[in-house]
Amino acid sequence: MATQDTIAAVATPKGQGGVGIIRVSGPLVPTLLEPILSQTPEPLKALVGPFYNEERGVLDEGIALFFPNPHSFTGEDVLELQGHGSPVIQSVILDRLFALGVRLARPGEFSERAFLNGKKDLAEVEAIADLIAAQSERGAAMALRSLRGEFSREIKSLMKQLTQLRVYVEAAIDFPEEEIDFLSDQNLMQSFADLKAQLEKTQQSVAQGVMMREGIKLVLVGDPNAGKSSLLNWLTGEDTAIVTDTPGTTRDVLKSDILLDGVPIHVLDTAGLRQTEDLIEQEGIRRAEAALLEADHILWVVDASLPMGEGVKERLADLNHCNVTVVFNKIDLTLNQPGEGYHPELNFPVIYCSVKNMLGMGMLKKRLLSLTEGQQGGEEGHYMARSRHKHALAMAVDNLEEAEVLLASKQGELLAESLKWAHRSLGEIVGEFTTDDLLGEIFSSFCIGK
Ligand SMILES: Nc1nc2c(ncn2[C@@H]2O[C@H](COP(=O)(O)OP(=O)(O)O)[C@@H](O)[C@H]2O)c(=O)[nH]1
Ligand SMILES: [Mg+2]
Repeated sequence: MATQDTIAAVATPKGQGGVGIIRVSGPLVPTLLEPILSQTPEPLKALVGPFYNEERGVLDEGIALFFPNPHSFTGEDVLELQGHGSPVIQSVILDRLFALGVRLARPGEFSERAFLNGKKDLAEVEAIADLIAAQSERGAAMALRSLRGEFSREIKSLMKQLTQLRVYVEAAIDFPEEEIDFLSDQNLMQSFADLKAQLEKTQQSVAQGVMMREGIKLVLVGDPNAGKSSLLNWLTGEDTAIVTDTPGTTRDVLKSDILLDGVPIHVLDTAGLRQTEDLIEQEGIRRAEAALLEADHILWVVDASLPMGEGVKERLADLNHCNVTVVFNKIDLTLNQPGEGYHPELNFPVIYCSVKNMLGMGMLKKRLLSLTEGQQGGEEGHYMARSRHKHALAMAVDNLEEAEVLLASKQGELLAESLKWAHRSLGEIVGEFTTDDLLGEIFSSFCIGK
């Protein structure tokens, strides 16, 4: 590792507080101890006392902690100065450090060094940021599992299995006369199948983890006047959208972010779908159709007091039923009871409710919550993940599927190549294969001091 700058930053939140912590990391740290503390603290032991300026005047008083490398967060020599939480004092102490050759840390630079020095892998340092940003206990617990390496261990175990496969296939290529036999081995086929099954399982957990972090896109669609905007307002708890009895009121896509049990839900209210001559409304409908394509889940709102249009049944039949709930609204105008069930004809889960009269809304909320819990139910063993991880896994699955075809056609060289790519894709998740661009993108989204 090349000699590094020594960096410093305030690690506690901006503003005033009881305590303010300045973290310093890098090779200069041992040379700072005497000038600032007038003594060398014992490693990992709290030293209580003054922090001095150049003339031995006292800048602040507090606790100093010295973590000699490699036993620190970054793996470098680290000094923590826990002084008073005053922005003025923090800036004076930072200036003192700068005069001694230290520079201000870039965003995420401490975490980046922890990664580069092998203290944490990439998925683990990403989890630090996710833990700090978590919006709920459930989210925090999931991020903590990733931070503690649960996700990374799963990825690394997949990589290990892939390595074994690669070794086997490479060996087969080295003995061309026996290659065909090698590649027809039943055990090899079984290993492929096992690996694929595990990759798919990991994909599910990751999808769940990404949802927890990034939320789901919930799109409200249906006929004009069915109650979509009323539903949006109920979800946001505010008058987010204009509600009137004039069909065609909502013309643009309205977006609102809510938290449901700590899971971010991005709700999109759309223009009702109908034939219209109005150019603005036509554009609104075009946008509604576009929103549909991006939805993680669709609430198709129907006015229960009116006969369902034929067009609606056809549209519904085109949609993937895992991702749709049909909401029969306005049951106050019908003989329906509030309730939920499965519509045998439509082939969809349905909910009977009235947004205006607050009938059956608890069931609707439960339905939405169940979407955020995923197929595996509960959250035991779930970890936080990012879209980046999801994409890398999907790449690995593609590569492996390609490899399966090549195995079937006994194309040893190409097979080895596909397996190598699958391995690389997984390696990107934990940071075994990265580019500077990727690292820059990840760490620049951190705050200074992390
Ligand atoms: N009776 C009744 N009227 C409702 C209900 N929900 C919404 N409405 C009314 O239906 C009309 C259209 O509602 P709106 O939310 O604008 O529908 P959108 O066009 O689908 O967005 C408004 O006058 C609402 O007050 C309901 O549960 N029962
Ligand atoms: Mg509307």
